[in-house]
Amino acid sequence: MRCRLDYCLIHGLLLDSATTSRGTVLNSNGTITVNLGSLPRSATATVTLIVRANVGTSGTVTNAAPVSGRETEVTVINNTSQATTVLEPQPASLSGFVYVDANNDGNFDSNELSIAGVTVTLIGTDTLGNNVNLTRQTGVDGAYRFDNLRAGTYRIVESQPTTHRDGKDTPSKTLTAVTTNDQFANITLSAGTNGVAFNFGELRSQLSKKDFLASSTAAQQRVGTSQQLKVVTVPPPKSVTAKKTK
Ligand SMILES: [Ca+2]
Ligand SMILES: [Ca+2]
Ligand SMILES: [Ca+2]
Repeated sequence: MRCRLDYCLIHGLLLDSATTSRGTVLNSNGTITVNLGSLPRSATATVTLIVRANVGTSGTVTNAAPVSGRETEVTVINNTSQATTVLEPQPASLSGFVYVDANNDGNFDSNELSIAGVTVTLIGTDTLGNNVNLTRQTGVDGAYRFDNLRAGTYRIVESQPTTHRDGKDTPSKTLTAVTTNDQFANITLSAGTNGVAFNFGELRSQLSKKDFLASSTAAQQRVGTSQQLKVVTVPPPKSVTAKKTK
């Protein structure tokens, strides 16, 4: 029995390679014809097509593989095999940091500290019309990240940490956004895009005199804090002298 197998690539799919364990492969503008040659009864052949989807290609693809032979056909219904593949677009992401902006310049400088446990929310609508509402907490490095997003329009909202005063918010340099306090809005995210460094800067809370005195010793021992807290050593009043106890 001589067999032939035909396969058509759908729009958005590019053929990387086509191989067969028997016979030959011909690719003519996306129509792949595999001539399996003479195939003995019960023999098998494996045809492997590796295709690449364009970024953003999505949908359901039905691959049909009809086989034809030269012999008189007895059972036509089993001459075609088909399989369905669901194509997901390449996922996108949005991420950034919450940090102590010690010099209040809107940049997360290398000597500045991160803030963990801050709630950041992603709100939006993807290109399929699905509403998106996700919440993340910043990690010990101050980072938050929303992964596996579909293309769509999003905004990122920070819940102001009560431990700090509000600081400057700096959007990503690679994606445009409308920035208002603690919010980056109107972010148009394409498939496969990673929007990074949507950063929320915060300022240290001002200490009361009591808190300052209580924390000054500890503050001197913490790296990075001594530059923000001026520690003053007050000499004892000269009029006070130690009394001898009898
Ligand atoms: Ca800074
Ligand atoms: Ca803030
Ligand atoms: Ca802010």
